[in-house]
Amino acid sequence: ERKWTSVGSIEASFVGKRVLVRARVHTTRAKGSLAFLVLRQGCFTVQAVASAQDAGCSKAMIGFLGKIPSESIVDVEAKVVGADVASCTQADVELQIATTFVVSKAAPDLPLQLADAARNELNPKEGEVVVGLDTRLNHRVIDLRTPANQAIMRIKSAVPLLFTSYLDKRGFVGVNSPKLLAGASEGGSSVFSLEYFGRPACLAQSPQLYKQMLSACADLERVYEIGPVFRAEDSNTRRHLCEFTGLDLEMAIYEHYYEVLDVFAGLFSHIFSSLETKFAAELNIISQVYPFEPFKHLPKPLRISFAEGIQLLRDAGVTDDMQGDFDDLSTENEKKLGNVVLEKYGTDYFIMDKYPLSIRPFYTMPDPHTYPSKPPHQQLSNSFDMFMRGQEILSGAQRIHDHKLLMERVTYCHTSAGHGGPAPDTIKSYTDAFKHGAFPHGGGGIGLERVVMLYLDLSNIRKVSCFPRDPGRLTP
Ligand code: ATP
Ligand code: AMO
Repeated sequence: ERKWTSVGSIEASFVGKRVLVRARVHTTRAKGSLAFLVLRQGCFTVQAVASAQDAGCSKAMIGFLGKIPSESIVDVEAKVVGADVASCTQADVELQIATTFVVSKAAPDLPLQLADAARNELNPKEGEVVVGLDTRLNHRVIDLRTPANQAIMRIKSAVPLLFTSYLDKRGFVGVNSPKLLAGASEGGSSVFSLEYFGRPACLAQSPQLYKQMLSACADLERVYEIGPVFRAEDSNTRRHLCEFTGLDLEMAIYEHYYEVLDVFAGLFSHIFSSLETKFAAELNIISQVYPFEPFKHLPKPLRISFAEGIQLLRDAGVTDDMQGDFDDLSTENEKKLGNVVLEKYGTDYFIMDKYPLSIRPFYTMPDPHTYPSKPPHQQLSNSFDMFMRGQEILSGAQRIHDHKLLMERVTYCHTSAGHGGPAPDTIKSYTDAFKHGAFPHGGGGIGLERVVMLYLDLSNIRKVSCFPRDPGRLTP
């Protein structure tokens, strides 16, 4: 059995050793009796040199090495020597090639050059080729080979692991709810319809109704789920996908729904601090291509109420698109609020609590101080959103566990204009589940791609998805 060495592990202490690596040919050039290959594996590169002066290496061999098409995969056996190759990540070593075997030859007509794709397309220098996002996404397997993309995908993979490890330690049970559903979970028109053995069905807009049933009615109490979420939103924005990854949790609450906020606060602080400490190298690789301000967060997240958020905007002189105190904020004003909060409190991350009831889904617990005593447009709810760099990453709330109140709200939200709640008969199995006793409970849902996009301050959510789905894209 042969022993393989990863390119990223080869450093000064390897000098004198023989290694065997499998890597892509990043670049190659033959010059006289020498051939220089830059070998790339993941985020790492090392220079390899073959010399016709060496035993067993002919001039023909040098010519052959110089002509291996870029992106081919090769096995190289070599001796490690000390060197100074500033252009490679493994800068203080070089490989003296003994043998090279082409494992998989790349066609020479690459649709995009790695060196071009490895640059930030948003601020090209004069004469540089710009690889636009569409070209990258059309040839995503090649685009993903760039060091920045390798690092983005590693960071994205860490977040679900940090999510589950934090929750596992706190008694949460991982669940998998169905994605083929008989009706909408969130209501509205953003649902993908399909046929299920002759019956109408749809793809899950969220695990909402199932995570609630499992937590409150099936006695699991604390559950989490990581799964795909489908939204037929025909909106071509930088932050919406038609399929994204939801990190959801739902938990029984004993005294106050702030117990849910406390879990989220601890969870995010665990995620942020782990990314900073364990992924410093990846963050550095990404920031060299897509520079970003380090993400500022307080040990305990700032909490403001929706009313305070509106007041902060008014104090800052923002009046555009601001209607009443009980209307939803526009995306633009959310971003402005993010700036105001950053300036005033020094944090890119905060929680906004106590949203108006009329802009939250039917399952949201009304605020007992305003419901039902105030008129509908002045009622509040026990619900919250979390923001990173002024954009929403999470929605959550206490939910209704009383069957009578739930039916009242389902009916109201289905029939009142502008709410778009699902028809009561389409969610009967959900509402019936609350007939036989249900724990008070609450939870929230996080958009994975949003969190990673905003942590890294990337310009487009598609950069965080391996194969994004948007209204215009169904391949690759
Ligand atoms: P949710 O998670 O509740 O969907 P969200 O952050 O995705 O929250 P939505 O409520 O889905 O936001 O979308 C509403 C926001 O997205 C609005 O503020 C709207 O301005 C913005 N938006 C939606 N579609 C577009 C679009 N095509 N162009 C610009 N902005 C859009
Ligand atoms: P909501 O609809 O706000 O809430 O979704 C939760 C989080 O998912 C992310 N998100 C998206 N990410 C990418 N593309 C989209 N089209 C998209 N839409 C939403 C956002 C958002 O904050 N059931 C509730 C959650 C709950 O209350 O537990 C829900 O689905 O980061």
